[in-house]
Amino acid sequence: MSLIASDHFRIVVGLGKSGMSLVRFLANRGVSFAVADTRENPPELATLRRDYPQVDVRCGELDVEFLCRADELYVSPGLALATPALQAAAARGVKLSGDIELFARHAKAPIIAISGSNAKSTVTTLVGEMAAAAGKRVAVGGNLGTPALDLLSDDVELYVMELSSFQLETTDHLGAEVATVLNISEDHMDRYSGLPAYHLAKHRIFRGARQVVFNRQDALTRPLLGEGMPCWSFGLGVPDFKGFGLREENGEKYLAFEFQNLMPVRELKIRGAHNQANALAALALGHAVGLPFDAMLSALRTFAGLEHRCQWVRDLDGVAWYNDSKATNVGAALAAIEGLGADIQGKLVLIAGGDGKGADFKDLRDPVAVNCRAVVLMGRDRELIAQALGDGVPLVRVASLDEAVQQCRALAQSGDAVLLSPACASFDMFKNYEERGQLFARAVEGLA
Ligand code: UMA
Ligand code: ADP
Repeated sequence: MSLIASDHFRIVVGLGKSGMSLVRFLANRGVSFAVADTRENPPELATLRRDYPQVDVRCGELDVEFLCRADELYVSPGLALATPALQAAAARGVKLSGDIELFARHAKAPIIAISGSNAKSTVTTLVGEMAAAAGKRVAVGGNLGTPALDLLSDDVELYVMELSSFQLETTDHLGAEVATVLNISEDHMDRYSGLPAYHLAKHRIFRGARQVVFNRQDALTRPLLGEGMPCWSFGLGVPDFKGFGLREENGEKYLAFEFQNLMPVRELKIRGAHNQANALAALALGHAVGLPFDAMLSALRTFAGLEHRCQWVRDLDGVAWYNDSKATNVGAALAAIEGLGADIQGKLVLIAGGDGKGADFKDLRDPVAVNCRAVVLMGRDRELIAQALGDGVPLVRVASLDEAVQQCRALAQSGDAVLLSPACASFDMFKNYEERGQLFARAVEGLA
């Protein structure tokens, strides 16, 4: 069976990183295709014109007649499938697909597939490092780093893939060796009708999976399972059969598998209860594909965490400053506020706000009241957050990140920590969360 029908005509919709990886993939296989993007000047236009000058590209509003010339559209995860032109094409029989579907059809090595509202990048990177420590030729990417199709190679022995709900929407059959949804909390509510639709998209990751890992502390991560499906779990409680968890012995807390202690928690470099859960999830995924414990544990001992995820920036006059710019939704900010709040002597001064993506911020109210000395609010949706927080804690409004840092310097007391964990996307004020985190770190480093 041919993996990709050569008599079909395709259109790549969206010319960003994933669109460009599709272009390379299709061109290398001699498949005929065109490209469309709603933007007048999509990010990869110059590269496409330079490397593939023969490819027909249409920029600006999507033209349904043009789209209907294709048998199949490969739609960027950045474009909602509900986009009227895409729906009109689908109604006329054009198939909507995406890069991950193509990747799954062509990958010859087992796939570890990782989704969830938060912790995807941390767990994906950690599993990649565990596999490398075990001597595997491993390829890591997807929503994180390198687009999936650029990873395909006959040399690869194991794929570790971070997958977003947007990517999964266009994936019919992933066929992962092991798949997981790490946790579910509201995110991207500007793209979904509500939590059920978002949940449904995430759970497409289990289609065709041979094994499953779920979070014992989050019922929404459990798939409906066929009988006999091998199934592993993780959670912060004491583990049982096929479970990873925490066990305490003589006052020492251990990462544990079933009835066996694996490693003292204090040997982890990544901090906070949420990161212990992440370490356990990574162990469960690695174990499912047969990685040896000694290699996985040595990777856990050296992994210092990723940039912009509860990353320590500096200490100044007894106050520790942390960059958690990657906390782009409420669930992520909650994990950081509760995780770090429990770890420090004093209180947190929190910087929050930005593009809330339609989220409800009410879950922040109680944890903020318990853990925070003050909250400095910025960005487009700062008043929505202010309403949700009410009068449980002093609120300070600012117009810029620099001003936020200055205010925190004045508000924080010795023993406190300042935490940038915005619970929002960054696009109203910054290019992306990385830029937000870098500018924060620079402003903090500049404090005298
Ligand atoms: N866009 C248009 N018109 C188009 C296509 C895109 O306006 O025709 C806009 C949309 O606002 C869209 C944005 O451009 O959100 C980016 O789309 P793109 O096609 O340029 O994106 P890529 O560069 O291909 O990046 C995508 C993923 N982006 C999204 O899902 C929004 C990247 O995830 C991913 O790394 C990359 O493919 C490679 O696989 C980023 C992301 O923010 C990191 N993901 C979300 C998240 O993690 O929360 C899901
Ligand atoms: P993702 O790729 O899913 O965005 P990351 O690993 O980049 O996940 O972490 C994003 C943010 O999620 C971090 O900044 C942190 O605040 C939060 N986070 C990390 N681990 C967890 C967890 N286990 N549960 C909830 N939130 C978490």
